[in-house]
Amino acid sequence: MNHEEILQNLADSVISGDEEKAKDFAKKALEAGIDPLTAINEGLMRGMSQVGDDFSKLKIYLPEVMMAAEAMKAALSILEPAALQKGTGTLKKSKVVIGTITGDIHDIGKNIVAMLLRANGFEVYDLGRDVPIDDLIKKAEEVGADIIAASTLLSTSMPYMEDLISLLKERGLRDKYIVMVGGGPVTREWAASIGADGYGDDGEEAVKVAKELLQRVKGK
Ligand code: B12
Repeated sequence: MNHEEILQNLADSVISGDEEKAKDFAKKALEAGIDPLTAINEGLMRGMSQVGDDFSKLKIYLPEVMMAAEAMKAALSILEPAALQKGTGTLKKSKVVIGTITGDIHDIGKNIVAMLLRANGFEVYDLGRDVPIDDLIKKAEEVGADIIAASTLLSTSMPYMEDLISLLKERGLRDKYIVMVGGGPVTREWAASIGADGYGDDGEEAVKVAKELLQRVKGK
């Protein structure tokens, strides 16, 4: 089986919500020497993007989306250790507190961002999903974080990102942290408009922007 066929099977496993197939083809991808990030971006994400389209066109419903999410997570559990092994590990001293913000339980994208940050040597504190902004700030204070990163896929949760920045200002902590935001409905323009320091379209851009900001703002 060639690389493209393996990637297509990974996409199909997400579309059909088949956890076993997803795990099986994640293993096959690694055995075939496919880069774990390629397997994620060109296999799993391709499938999830199709699921998103079908869901918005009402061709499928929530239970199918949930099954797709489980299949994606199953494959990620196999690809993540491989991605971490390939990581550069040069930024160990930089700490990131990350979470999906209040009201939102979508965490696949946030998990990918967290994974790629880890693979690039960041020390990541992942608070999970539906995380109150106060918890993000408390954790950042507790661990001495450099970056607070917030994710959301729901437009109804976007205002909490703005609240996060306001609360940091209120507490006199705004200059202490780099704030990054991202997720489906979040745009570069909107991120700038609320005064966030950084935005990323995807996990790879998130890492690139985090590194640039660390160097520019914190000299790390
Ligand atoms: C899978 C999914 C679910 C799963 C989530 C499982 C899970 N554990 O995450 C389940 C079934 C649970 C679900 C539930 C719901 N969902 Co849903 N879901 C999706 C779907 C199909 C895919 C999302 C996904 O995982 N994408 C793959 C990941 C890898 O991509 P990503 O999240 O965008 O992340 C990348 C980038 O955005 C970026 N990024 C992400 N976070 C961050 C953070 C930072 C700091 C940076 C820099 C970058 C960054 O990097 C990531 C990796 O490359 C989308 C459709 C879509 N087109 O997105 C709908 C979608 C997000 N869901 C939607 C809705 C409405 C819901 C529900 C409210 C439905 C309901 N009626 O109950 C509930 C949410 C309940 C709640 N309180 O949260 C809407 C949101 C509309 C909106 N804009 O507000 C969408 C867009 C579907 C639609 N077209 O209507 N959903």
